[in-house]
Amino acid sequence: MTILKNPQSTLQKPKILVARAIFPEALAQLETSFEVCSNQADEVLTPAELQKALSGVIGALVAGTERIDAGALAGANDLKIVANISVGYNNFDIPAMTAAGVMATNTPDVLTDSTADFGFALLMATARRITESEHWIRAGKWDQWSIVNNPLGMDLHHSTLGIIGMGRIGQGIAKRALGFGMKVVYHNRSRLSAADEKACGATYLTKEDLLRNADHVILVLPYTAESHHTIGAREIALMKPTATLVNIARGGIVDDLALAQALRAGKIFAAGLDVFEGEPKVNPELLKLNNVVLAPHIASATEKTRRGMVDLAIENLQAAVDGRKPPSLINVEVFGK
Ligand code: 8YV
Repeated sequence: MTILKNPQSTLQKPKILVARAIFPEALAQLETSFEVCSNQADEVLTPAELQKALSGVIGALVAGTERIDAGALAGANDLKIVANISVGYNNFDIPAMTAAGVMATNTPDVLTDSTADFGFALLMATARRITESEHWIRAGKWDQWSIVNNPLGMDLHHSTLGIIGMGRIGQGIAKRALGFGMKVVYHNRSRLSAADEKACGATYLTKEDLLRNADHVILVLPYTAESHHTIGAREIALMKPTATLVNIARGGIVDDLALAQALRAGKIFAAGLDVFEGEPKVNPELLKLNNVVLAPHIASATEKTRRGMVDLAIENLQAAVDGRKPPSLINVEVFGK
């Protein structure tokens, strides 16, 4: 890992850390106001490197790959803010950050539509076996084409979509599903208002009823101790054998080994996964299967959206350094006054 200091730095500028590579224009913008220790080589910092890099800086931009906890913060005496380039912030130990006097921010809204689009794309690829079909062609099997022997998929149109986690992104997916004539059911920690349910055309169900009724299940909930293994062997057993399961939320929400075993046994039809337990490692049992579509945590990965996320993270950092309230402050009850 090489952390580069801005060569034009002056001692007067406050020092910040940019823990992952960002767009060069964004880095140049930061360098006008800050002495920037950047990691444009983009090698993930070890916990010891992160702790060292945080000591002496006033702010940091990080991604989901950096765990900000008491260990990382030990010695970060000047730190005011850690701005996540991510809406999910399960990489933050919020009580530890608050106790250390550090503001935590994330990047909501700017990624909602791109992420909802991707959720739908992964759902379609999974149900209609698109990557498997491509492998079929690449394996020279097209001459085996037949009415009954193509990779036959499951319909989305007029089927029932079950959404677990009905925040901004879940609601975005529900609205897209309406255009496909799908019936939308959802489960969430708290029920939406009647007006929001109406806007999404979505009906609230218990998790178990949703799993029993849905033809396709998509997971869009935050990762917490309570949501760990929201879907395991017991939940998969409730699903239809023709059902698909898509996870664009976080690794750990699904028990990946139980899922691989269920897919192998044909307990459900197929799965689409953008996030994995222990990523960037993928459970080898999943890699052996054809009926799973794999993506490397790219739900927000469009040029425009990733730029929007970086810009919002910079806005959050700049506000905290200037003594203003960052627009997407998380530990608002302590720092939001
Ligand atoms: C990020 C995400 O790309 O925003 C989130 O919660 O999962 C993705 O958009 C990822 O977390 C990297 O920080």
